Amino acid sequence: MIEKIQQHRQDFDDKVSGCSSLEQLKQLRIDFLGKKGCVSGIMKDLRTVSPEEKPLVGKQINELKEHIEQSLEGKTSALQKNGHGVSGDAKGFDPSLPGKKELTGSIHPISQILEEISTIFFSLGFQVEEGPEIETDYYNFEALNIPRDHPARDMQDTFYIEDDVVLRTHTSPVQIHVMENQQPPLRIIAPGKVYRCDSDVSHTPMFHQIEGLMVDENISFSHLKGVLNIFLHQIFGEKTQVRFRPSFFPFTCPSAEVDIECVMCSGKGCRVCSQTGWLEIMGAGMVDPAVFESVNYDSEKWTGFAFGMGIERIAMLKYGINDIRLFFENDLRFLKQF
Ligand code: 2U9
Repeated sequence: MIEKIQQHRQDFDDKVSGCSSLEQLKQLRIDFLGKKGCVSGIMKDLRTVSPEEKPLVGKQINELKEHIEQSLEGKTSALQKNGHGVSGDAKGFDPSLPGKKELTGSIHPISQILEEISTIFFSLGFQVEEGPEIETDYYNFEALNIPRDHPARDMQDTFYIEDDVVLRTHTSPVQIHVMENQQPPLRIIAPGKVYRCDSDVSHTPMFHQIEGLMVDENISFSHLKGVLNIFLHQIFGEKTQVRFRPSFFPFTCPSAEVDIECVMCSGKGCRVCSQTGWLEIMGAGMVDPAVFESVNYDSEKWTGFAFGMGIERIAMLKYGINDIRLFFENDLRFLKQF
């Protein structure tokens, strides 16, 4: 429908700039604003639009109508000044008409959330690091304490380029590269695309993650809790309850799942939180000494915490979106709402 409106607008703009007499303008007004004109036609089509889209589509129709009326007015006075003759120059160019409105784009919701998350971590002294989306088995799995026969590999089934080369299943290899090249102290976040063989309403084969890593002397689980509490309160609101549940990841020990009070029902229990009142939002833990050993960090001297989250999941909960695939369908009716 939006495309149809834009098409009519383009069509009108082309026609009005070609008008060289008041007679032609009169006809154009009838064709576009008359009882049987294009605008009345699309007004009728409005009945077929879903209730959610109706306000946006209605607004666009009104804007089209206003644009046509203003253009006709501008062109009429220009022609009258020229004594109904050829306006502007011989080709019908009229510099007095309003310019064609450029279609403006908007920032994709995933990029918006990523920016919001990054800004919070910048304020806590973290820096962004990036790395390749194609990784060797070593950087994606082995260095993160996930050996070949480890059951955790099943949960991160991915796309193989060659025997030992994969599309990364998480952004954790970025932190391995950084630690290979830099000594602590470290405070980094690693955002980017990751890939897993998964596809349903809450999983796509490609999605975005942001992970974080802090390494220094005497870093404890309290630092982890402090940083993640600040982060989650800033993203979901100061009053949001946060809880840490024991969990397991091969690359952290101890590990935790981090939950927030359900944003839909404020903890009362609903369909979104499976009646628990809580939503799983991210994972975290103290970096396993085996990971430090693989990058030759002295695990007696340095300790650190790490965390990871799916950006689509954060965006879905923040904006109340129920199907992850909407992010990647490039439907302007969805994207224009952010
Ligand atoms: C290094 C050491 C440890 C990153 C971490 C998680 C916990 C985690 C998931 C959240 C949702 C992935 O997108 S998701 O499926 N992540 O639960 N990630 S700790 O730990 C690291 C990373 C790098 C060197």
